[in-house]
Amino acid sequence: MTGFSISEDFIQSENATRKTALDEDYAALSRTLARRGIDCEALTHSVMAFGVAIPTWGVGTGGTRFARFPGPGEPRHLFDKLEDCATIHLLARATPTLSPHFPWDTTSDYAALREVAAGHGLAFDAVNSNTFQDQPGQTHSYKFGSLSHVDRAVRAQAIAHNLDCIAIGQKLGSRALTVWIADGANFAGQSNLTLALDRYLDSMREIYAALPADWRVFLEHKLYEPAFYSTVISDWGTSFAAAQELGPKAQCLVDLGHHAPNVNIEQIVARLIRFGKLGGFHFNDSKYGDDDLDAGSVEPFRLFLVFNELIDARMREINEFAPAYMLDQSHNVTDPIESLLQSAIELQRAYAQALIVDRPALAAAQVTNDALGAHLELKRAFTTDVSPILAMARLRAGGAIAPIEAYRASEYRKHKTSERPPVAGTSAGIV
Ligand code: RM4
Ligand code: MN
Ligand code: MN
Repeated sequence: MTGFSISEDFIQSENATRKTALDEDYAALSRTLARRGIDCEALTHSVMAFGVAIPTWGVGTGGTRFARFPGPGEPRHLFDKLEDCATIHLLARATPTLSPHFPWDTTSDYAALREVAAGHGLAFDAVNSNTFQDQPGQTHSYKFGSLSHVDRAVRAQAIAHNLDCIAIGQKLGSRALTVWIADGANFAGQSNLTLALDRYLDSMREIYAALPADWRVFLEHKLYEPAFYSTVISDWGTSFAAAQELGPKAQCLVDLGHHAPNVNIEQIVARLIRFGKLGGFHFNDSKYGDDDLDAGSVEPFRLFLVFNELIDARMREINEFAPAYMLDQSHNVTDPIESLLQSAIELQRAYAQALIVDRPALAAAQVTNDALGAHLELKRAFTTDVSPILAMARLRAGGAIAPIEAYRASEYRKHKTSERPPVAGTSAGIV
């Protein structure tokens, strides 16, 4: 790192003050779980192996279409972002990969970028294309769409951008492209609903054809925004049908915030798994419709139920089942580093809770139509406080027992505030 960084020694000294209490809590939880036939050590190892990707833009402060209130010491460029992502991983050991967005993360030397990231212990996960904004110097505007635009020249430009993303991704060691388009309509009649989808499929076929042999493409659906009457890839059904038409390398990506309120997302997950089309997740939480709340902050039970489906699938040994995980949330009022630390921990929590569901007992309750008994099996797992396991997993991996407390004590943000004087037009965060 160029300036201040949190040292291993500092993390150890922070941990020293909390280790005795953690050992006690861990031992007590081990005994509780042992009575239920669960091996705490195995669980800790599973948690240690769980990782979620951070989108590089996530470390900048976000905003709404009304305003953005920049935070102090925001990353000014890609390498600052990398530094913040590395700090998150250093403390929580749960975010070993980055999911870059282009052209936001454009740089002149991708081999160098990969090296710098590797120096921080970070690798690259799925690359994300962006045809939802116009970039300076761009020939055609995406105001009225990209991959589904009525004008062939605009579609060609959007296709070429996705091909560029694949080429960059290959240099970074990625093996998947995520495509989310903002295409849609604000008025009934504005767009031919059928032809717009046809044009999208034609464009996607060209992108699909350019995928390297070991790559996948993830199709991300979104109910609304920025189009408010209809979106071209509005829901999982459309996404599924498109993925089916494209072929085996095309899979669906579920962004938790992209559904109508109260939609049963865990059932969507189960359906996509059943048909071999679940590609991955963008994790966040939502109260009304969008994805601007932190993962697990409002609906932790729903997050648990999603992981419950994932573990259920794994238990059934579904072949080649390897969903990609990314945090996709905008941090408007918090320090993004703290939000991302907490969100990664919430995912690990939901994962660990799903792992301790007594599956045989659940299945027995289900086949005897014991509705409440089945529900209680899930609740037993969900109400178990697995925090000591998560903390022990972090400690064993070299991270902090209490990452946010350690982060605050390190005064990292204060150091970055003096090291990173604000620059005009910073690309950090989204609005
Ligand atoms: C969209 C979608 C994409 C994300 C952009 C920034 O709503 O979730 O995945 O890259 O926002
Ligand atoms: Mn998303
Ligand atoms: Mn989104």
